[in-house]
Amino acid sequence: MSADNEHSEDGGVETREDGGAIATSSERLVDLYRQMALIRAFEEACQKGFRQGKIGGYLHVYIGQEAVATGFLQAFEDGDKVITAYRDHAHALLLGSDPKEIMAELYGKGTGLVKGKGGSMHLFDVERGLMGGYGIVGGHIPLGVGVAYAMRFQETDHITQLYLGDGAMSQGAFHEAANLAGLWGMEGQCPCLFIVENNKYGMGTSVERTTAMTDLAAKFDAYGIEHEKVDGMDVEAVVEAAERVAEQVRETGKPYAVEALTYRTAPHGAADFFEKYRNKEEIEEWRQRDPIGMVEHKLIENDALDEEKLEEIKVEAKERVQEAVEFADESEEPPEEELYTDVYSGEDEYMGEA
Ligand SMILES: Cc1ncc(C[n+]2csc(CCOP(=O)(O)OP(=O)(O)O)c2C)c(N)n1
Ligand SMILES: [Mg+2]
Repeated sequence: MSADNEHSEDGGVETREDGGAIATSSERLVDLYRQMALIRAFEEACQKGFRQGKIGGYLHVYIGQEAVATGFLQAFEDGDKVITAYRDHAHALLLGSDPKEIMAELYGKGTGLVKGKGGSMHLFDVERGLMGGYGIVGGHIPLGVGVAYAMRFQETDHITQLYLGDGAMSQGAFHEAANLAGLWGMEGQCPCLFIVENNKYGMGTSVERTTAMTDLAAKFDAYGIEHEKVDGMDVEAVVEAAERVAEQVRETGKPYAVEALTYRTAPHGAADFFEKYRNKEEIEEWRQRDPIGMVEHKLIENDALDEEKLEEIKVEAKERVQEAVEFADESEEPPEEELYTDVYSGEDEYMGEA
């Protein structure tokens, strides 16, 4: 499911006559729907695997936020890089990592994407551009800026998509890294696309309780980085913004920031049962704007697909995920010797007794 940048034949992205957001060709909208349906099915299977005790450690799903990574990764080109925090399954799926290997990773199996040593929060697929999911809030931001810098240093025209949460923006690491990105950008040396996934909360703490300046995009002004906001529940709006700004970053080598306003309808992590920080009405309100539901509605309204065809797509996604679950279930745990591999980059240099 590697992101395809070509618009389909029946017109691609156009401005809607009513002056509203964007009208995407039906074919393309179906494709976006298919990608988001796979992510949703995958995440639901993860929640189940966690309840069954098959997935250990932490698990943070992307339910409700699918339109953000799906939209932005339409602007991904071969050689670009992606780095994100721990809510990283969607990014791996969209970049084309095998769902079987991702699920096996979550199950801690040797067939996993990183041999069962990373788990849900630390998916890597360097060949496909995924430079990792990271568990330390804000910790990946300086790394992402460094990756972006390296791309110009190596004289390529690739860019880095750096995803971060609203909570991560109050970390010192964000401010130090954004400062350098802005500075290096003045010389066209930092093609970093910051994608702030503002889902209103960092665990149980709302943005309003975290910072006096709740306009997160505007914080980039302090570092000389241009920015905008996008409706992160509307995949068409995200695709439009993504393609436009990714091209700008690629051309100029200057960083750019987009704050995607989104919402996770699932709890923060799979082990968080008590959601005392928000009420059911709020969750319900956002469910009405579910990114997948909105596309379904539009496809039906436009007579692009009927209920039956939509159901077929969902079933296909579930079947693919079921295959992944079976593969993960049947795979072996990594052998003990794996404890000593991939500790250092290059040759394994472990000096002790294996
Ligand atoms: C340095 C650090 N402090 C605290 C935590 C605990 N923690 C895990 S997730 C999280 C919230 C982060 O929120 P946000 O960046 O908005 O991401 P979201 O979970 O909403 O996607 C916190 C505080 C951590 N992992 N790392
Ligand atoms: Mg958040």
